[in-house]
This record gives sequence, structure tokens and C-alpha cells, in this order.
Amino acid sequence: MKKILLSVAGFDPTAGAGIILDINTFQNLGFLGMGIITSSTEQNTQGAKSFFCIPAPLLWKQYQTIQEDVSISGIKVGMMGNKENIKIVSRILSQNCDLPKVIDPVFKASSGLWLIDKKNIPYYLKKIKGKASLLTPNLEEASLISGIEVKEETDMKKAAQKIFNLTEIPCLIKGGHLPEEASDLLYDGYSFQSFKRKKLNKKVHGTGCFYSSSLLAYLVKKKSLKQAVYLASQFTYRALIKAQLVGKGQYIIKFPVPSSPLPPS
Ligand code: PXL
Repeated sequence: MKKILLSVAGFDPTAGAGIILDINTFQNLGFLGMGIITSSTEQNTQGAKSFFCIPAPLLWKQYQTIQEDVSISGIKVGMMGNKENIKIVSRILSQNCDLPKVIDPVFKASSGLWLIDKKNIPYYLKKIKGKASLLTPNLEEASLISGIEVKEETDMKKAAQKIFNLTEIPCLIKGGHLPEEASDLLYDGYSFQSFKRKKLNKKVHGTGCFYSSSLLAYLVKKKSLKQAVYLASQFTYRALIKAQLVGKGQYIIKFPVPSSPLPPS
């Protein structure tokens, strides 16, 4: 039977990001995807306009009801929404210490709408401390978490160290928005490794959700952190190439995406 991965995230009606994209990504990599929603957004491919959070007791009941029925092999966390739901997600993470878990710190939609109240970021960091296998901020999220303005590769190193010290979680800073090259930086508390990709001139919605969901899938396939980042980064690059323009705004990822070959030895 296929292993089950759980997405804890928000709903994007375009399916271009959030819980539906996560589940499609899990299924693309051979898993069965399930999800519990923290929030629902109002958006189209042109951008997100507003959102509403699922009441915390319902979020908790969604989790309990799933969990008493099936066995989950890994958890990916995306948009949490508000303080009450951050607390529930923290409890879910604590109850699954032995599973691979990836947290994508979704703070803002690419259209600019804040998906968390900025003043809740310190609380967010406190509640996830030490509770995941990997944290995947982009440059802006890394700046918000670390308090260091992250614009180039040297800033990424300082920020990654600071984020690791704050969260006690290995950190992958995604450099898709770096000016010249798309270069991601992994810091596991001991060493740095960078992963470079060609930069594509294409605005694709949900890239962060796709990347973090595929990272979880490769970790559950027992890949090391470094192998998982290599494979997920290649897989994400293919997704970007395949992405299609379906509305009047950003490109969205079209499934299935051909999965990555093994890294060179
Ligand atoms: O791409 C970040 C993101 C994640 N999750 C949901 C979203 C968005 C961006 O709009 O709506 C639900």
C-alpha cells in the first residue's frame, strides 16, 4: 500500500498553491496525499485577495479524525493563518516527533497579501522550535525570520545560521529570486551546501509549496537532507519548465511532472 503524506495548509481555489498543490505533488512522487486545512483564501491566478482561518478546534478535530484512522508517514506544513492555528499545528508537530516534517514558512502571497499577521512571527518561531526536519524560507521570509536583509549569497549564510540558532531546525534558504542565478543554501547546523539551478524568466505560482512538498516526499523515501534537496530542486525546475498560463496572471504547475534522476556520484 502507498504511504500517506499529510499537508497542513491553506486552500487556494486555483489549485496552484496550498493544500491541493501539495497533495498533487505527493501523488506525483508515488504517495497518497491527504490534507487538513488551516484556512481558505480568495484568489485567482492574478493574486490572493483575502483569507479566512478555520476555527482552531476544527483544525484539531480534522487532525484527530484522520490520525485515528490512518497511519501518516510525513507532514508538510504551509500557511498556518493565525495564532490559534499556529498553536494547534505546534501540537500536531509535537505528536509526530519521529516522522519527517517540512515547514514552509508561508508569510505572504506573491501578490503581496500577508497570510500571517507580521507581529505573530516571533510566536510562530517559538512554536515550531526544534519540531521539524527542515524549514524552507525564501529570501523575504529569511529576512523576516532572521532580521538580516537577505539580498545575496553572503547574506544567505549569515541568515541561515541565525535561523538555525533561533529555530533549531535545518534551514534551506531558497534563492529563486537572487538577481543572477537561482541558488539555494542548505545549513544543517554543521555545514553549508549550495544548490544551483538555471534561472527561468517565468513567474510561477506555488513554487514554494511544490518544492517543500517534494522535499518531504524525498525525505520519506529515506534520502539524506542533501540528496533530498538535490532531487527536489531538480524536480521543481522541471515543474517550472512545464508550468502553464491558464488565466490572466501567473503560470501554474501542470501535473504530472517527470521526476528527477539520481544525483551524479
Ligand atoms: O504560495 C504561497 C501560498 C501558500 N498557500 C496558500 C496560498 C499561497 C499563496 O497565495 O494561497 C493557501
